[in-house]
Amino acid sequence: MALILYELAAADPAVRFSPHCWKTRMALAHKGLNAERQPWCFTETEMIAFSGQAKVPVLVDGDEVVHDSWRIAEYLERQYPDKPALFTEKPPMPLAGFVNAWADKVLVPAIARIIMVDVHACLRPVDQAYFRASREQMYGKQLEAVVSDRDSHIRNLGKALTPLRHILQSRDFLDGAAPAYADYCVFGMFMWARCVSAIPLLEPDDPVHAWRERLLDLHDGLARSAPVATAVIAAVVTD
Ligand SMILES: N[C@@H](CCC(=O)N[C@@H](CS)C(=O)NCC(=O)O)C(=O)O
Repeated sequence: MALILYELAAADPAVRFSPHCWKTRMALAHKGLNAERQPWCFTETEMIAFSGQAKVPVLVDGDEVVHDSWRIAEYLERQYPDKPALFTEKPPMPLAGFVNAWADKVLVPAIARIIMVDVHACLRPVDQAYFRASREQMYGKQLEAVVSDRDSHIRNLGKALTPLRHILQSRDFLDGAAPAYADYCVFGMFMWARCVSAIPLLEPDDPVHAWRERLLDLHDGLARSAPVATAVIAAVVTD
């Protein structure tokens, strides 16, 4: 039975920019599984109501409906044990779980403070209104004020990446010699930014930059070839 993955989409439905959906994209590719990729926009809550909640990614595998990127990774590992392993430790995968929590709780807010306005710019007007209202309520200020002082937010992200940078000085991937789900947990954050924003987050001589390049090339360049918002292309062309 075909797998279906509901993914967050921009106004251009080819642009799929969610950090959590990217974790799942990379996990599926790692397992060699193909999924039909269904675009979903912020205000299309009805479309995924069958999953009993209002966020993506949602994976449908026959009769199984799984939401939350971490639960999807656990499901894929359980359901497809003969495919390449996503985890090098046994359930409940405490270290990969720690990396996932670090990415979600430290990197998401750090990167959001840099790209929030770029995310808004790539959405359909109806989703822009929802995104602005919900995020401005969350931050208690305008989106433009959240991202002001960009240089200091980029410096803060650089500091937050210190443990990753340290680890990558002595190995190619976070999980060791080969990539695994822990790598995808962090890489999803960078794909979020890459798809919607032209703001450089990393210096070219940063070991994290070289690791990100390796991840971009994985699985036949799946991530490198992913469509990005037109504003990103325009910025790169005029750079
Ligand atoms: N812990 C969840 C987080 C999922 C999540 O926050 N998804 C975002 C897209 S990146 C979403 O669907 N947001 C809907 C909204 O903000 O209304 C996971 O890892 O899948």
